[in-house]
Amino acid sequence: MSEKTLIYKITLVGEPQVGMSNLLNRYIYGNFDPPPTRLAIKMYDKRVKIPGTNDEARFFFWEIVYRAFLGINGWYNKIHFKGTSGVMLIFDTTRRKTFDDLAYLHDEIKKQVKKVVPGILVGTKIDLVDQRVVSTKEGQEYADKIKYAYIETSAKTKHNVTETFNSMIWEVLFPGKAKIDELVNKIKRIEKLLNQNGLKLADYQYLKEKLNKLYEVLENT
Ligand SMILES: Nc1nc2c(ncn2[C@@H]2O[C@H](COP(=O)(O)OP(=O)(O)O)[C@@H](O)[C@H]2O)c(=O)[nH]1
Ligand SMILES: [Mg+2]
Repeated sequence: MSEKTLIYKITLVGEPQVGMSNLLNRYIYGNFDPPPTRLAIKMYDKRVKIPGTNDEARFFFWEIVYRAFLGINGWYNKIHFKGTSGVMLIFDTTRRKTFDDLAYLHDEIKKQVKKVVPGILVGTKIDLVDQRVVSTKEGQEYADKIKYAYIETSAKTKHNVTETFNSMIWEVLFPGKAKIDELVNKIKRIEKLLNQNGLKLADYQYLKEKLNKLYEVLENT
């Protein structure tokens, strides 16, 4: 039995047909091509055990139909984003319009979500290699611009589906930890390399300073 259940809401946003329902269905039920839904807003529920504790977190993923998104006086938008702990902004790598419209969607997110919450930009359908029109570089650059993480997926082949939701959940439960882990791993890699070459961290700093000086000289000649 878990001792405590924490509840979080995650909001998915994207144009129609970008593949939101399929991402969610693949992640939660393990299937592909679910029957289309006529609901304006749909919710998916996932329970996650929090590592190192007896607590459980319950994540509600909210998907909205775009027509509703445009809704009267933005009423749906308010409900869609109210109390959200994270945003997943989705585009289809095979349709440029879904990428070009991200700016409009991101503006709406900024209007509706006042506190800073983690965000992931998700490019979908990368199994359709021949139909791809938005490059990884473009996706990554836009994600950097709006300070979101970036990931590419295929609900069809399962590529990066669990990873996408896990990184969202991880960022919500332990903000910034992923970046700290990344840094720690980088330091470990550097230390290992230094060790293999009989060097110490002080040597590394010394070499780095020397190199920076060299670069400066090179750039000014
Ligand atoms: N090839 C391919 N097709 C996909 C993928 N994900 C979704 N689709 C197709 O794209 C269409 C829209 O998907 P859906 O999940 O309903 O989009 P939503 O409107 O964003 O919920 C459907 O015809 C899906 O079969 C994918 O990863 N690969
Ligand atoms: Mg859908």
